[in-house]
Amino acid sequence: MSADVSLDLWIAMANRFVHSGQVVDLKPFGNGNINDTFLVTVDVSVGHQFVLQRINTQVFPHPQWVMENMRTVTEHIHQQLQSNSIDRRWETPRVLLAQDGKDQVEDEAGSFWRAISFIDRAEALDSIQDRDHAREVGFALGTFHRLIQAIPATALKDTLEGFHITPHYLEQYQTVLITSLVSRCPQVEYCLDVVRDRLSLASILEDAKYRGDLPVRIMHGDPKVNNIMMDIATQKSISVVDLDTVKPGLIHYDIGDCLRSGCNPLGEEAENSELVTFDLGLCSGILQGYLPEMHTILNPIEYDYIFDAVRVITFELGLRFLSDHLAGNVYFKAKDNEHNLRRSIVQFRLMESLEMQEKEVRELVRDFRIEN
Ligand code: GN1
Ligand code: MG
Repeated sequence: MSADVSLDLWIAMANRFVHSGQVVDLKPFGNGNINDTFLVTVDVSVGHQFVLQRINTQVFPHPQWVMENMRTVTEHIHQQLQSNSIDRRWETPRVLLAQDGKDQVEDEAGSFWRAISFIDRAEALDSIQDRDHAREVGFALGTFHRLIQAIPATALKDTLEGFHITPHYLEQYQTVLITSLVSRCPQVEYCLDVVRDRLSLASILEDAKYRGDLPVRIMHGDPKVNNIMMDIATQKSISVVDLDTVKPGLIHYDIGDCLRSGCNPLGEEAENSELVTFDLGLCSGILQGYLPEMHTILNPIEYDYIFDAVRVITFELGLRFLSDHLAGNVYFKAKDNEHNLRRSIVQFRLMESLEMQEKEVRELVRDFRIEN
């Protein structure tokens, strides 16, 4: 819970989404870096639970648009699922209505609250456990992309301008660097060098978009490992959650982000950045799960950019953490003043490890590519 909101307010807000019975339990849920999230239990029926969130309106200036995009995507997926496009357990989070029939409750302080259905008998893990898990994570993202591919990019709003446009983050970094008062310790110097050596990396995907090599589709925006729900009993993936960032964009940022997050067994919060590596076995598993789902949709050039996509998004996230450190931790929730610096170093180490394995990653893409 964030310090500015009391538990009583959380309970009051939870009750606004309850249509019969009352809230009997409320506990922090997940590890989100932006929004505040609680799991709510209601006494109306055994085990009835839902997810309550307070949207960070500093980050999402148009939360209503976020809800609209979410509805468009989830309703489309529900329709697709009715026409039998998947033969295993597959679920999609649903937006739950407040008592007054609206998608959200806005309180007197201007906070924006919304409720999402809870996917039960499932878990989300912060890092990939083994190759089977990797394949399931890849399958989940491929299934999500396949199910939404018919939605025209123009049907969704741009809820977060500049989100996953890497050159935009480079510009922000260059601006904050000029004014930052943060001391230039060796760790910061390491990060500054990493960025200085890779300035041209930032525009690879955007240049390909402008040339028409990479099409604008609908992207998830945040398909990291802990946004893929796994069925506890079968250990199969059953859902891709956290739909706040679905919007028009390049799905390469998604493919890259899934591999970035999935192939780092020590996770984003790794204590010892020296030990962070990009794991080829997990990369192989994710591609093996993802590519068969998308082979009728991806064009030949899109395969060529998969390696670049992982490199760019890893660079981008490292840059975003670094900029936030330099700006005084204004965007991502941080435990202490150095937290975003440590996160940035983890991403940059991961990127360096990936760069050393470029040939192998490109070979894996070739191995799992299915010709149409
Ligand atoms: C943020 O809040 P969360 O954990 O769902 C961020 C993502 C980053 C991610 C890194 C809107 O997501 O872009 O990849 O942290 N979301 C936003 O863990 O900036
Ligand atoms: Mg997210």
